[in-house]
Amino acid sequence: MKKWLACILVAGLICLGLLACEKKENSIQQEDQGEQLITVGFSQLGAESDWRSANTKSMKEAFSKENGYNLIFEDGQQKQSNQIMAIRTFIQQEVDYIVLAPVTETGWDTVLQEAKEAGIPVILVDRMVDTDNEDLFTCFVGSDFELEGKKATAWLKAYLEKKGIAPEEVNVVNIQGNLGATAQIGRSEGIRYAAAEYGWNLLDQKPGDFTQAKGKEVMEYFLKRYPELNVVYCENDNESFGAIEAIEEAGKKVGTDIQNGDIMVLSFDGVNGEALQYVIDQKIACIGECNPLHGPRVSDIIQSLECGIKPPKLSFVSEEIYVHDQTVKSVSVDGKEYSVTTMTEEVANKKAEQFGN
Ligand code: GZL
Repeated sequence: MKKWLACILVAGLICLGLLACEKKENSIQQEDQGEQLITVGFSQLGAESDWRSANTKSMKEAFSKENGYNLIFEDGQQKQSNQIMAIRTFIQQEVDYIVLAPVTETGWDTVLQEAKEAGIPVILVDRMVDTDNEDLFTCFVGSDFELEGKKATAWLKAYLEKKGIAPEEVNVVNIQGNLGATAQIGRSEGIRYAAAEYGWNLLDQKPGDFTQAKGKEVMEYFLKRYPELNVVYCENDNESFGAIEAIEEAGKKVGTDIQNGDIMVLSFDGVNGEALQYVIDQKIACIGECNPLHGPRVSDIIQSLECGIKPPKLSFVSEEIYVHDQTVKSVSVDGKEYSVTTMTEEVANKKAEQFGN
């Protein structure tokens, strides 16, 4: 193509983009006269954990009227059928965007096809869908859960090596999240990978549904069935709280000194002060951070789409590893170095403030 023609084309595209953004700016100004908001239907999967509460809070704060949105929020109460019903309602209401945190990865093609035929973009937040047709959703923003698992277990491997503990002495049980949830699939893969790679004994894996009550119940079973266990890998902090209750009620001790009978607890999330305090007290040896503040991230995606800018198909947030012990300063996973954050009162207060709890 002739250069001058290409320049005109590019100039035209830039003007179109600016016009689209101008339209956006105007619509927010218009909104001041209550004229035009972007309507977003958000199907949240439930309220099972502190992480979920922090995530819902972040989404509701981002999709406020002041920010130019009309949010329709539906709580799926851990049932896919409720979420599918919510999506169909959003379609009938002709929302501008659908945001979905899917409770499980499978079974979404039909309803996502309906949204596609209605011309409504679907943004996945936090959890992924298992589909052969990636055109059924616009993009995903959330965590890389397998990486979270590999980072936490890489820290444990480095720590145990420094303490002179042989891999064959490590007896791990895994309290999983809701089976079929992206966070569970990735984190469970993380411990399976670590046990195979490092030579640990992975004694058992059972779902704890990301809740404290179920986490306690599963831990009570594991303590009876596997007296030799010395590491418990929980797939979120609420499960860890339940596991620690069960361990202490059984007269055992959580800590980091497994040579003297401690049981080491690994966990994920780190969104409330109680969990971070457990790290400071070394009742939880390591937390793989899972950042819940997706509200601004999803809003930025919608603003890009409003300006005709295509977001990346997959966006993963970068996350830390929280420990109190300073034996291990960084870990290497798949050839990449990750620093370890030493959890102190000061760091914990700052983090808890960030999550409003
Ligand atoms: C992770 C999220 C998980 C949290 C749990 O992004 O999907 O679900 O780790 C929550 O606390 O229940």
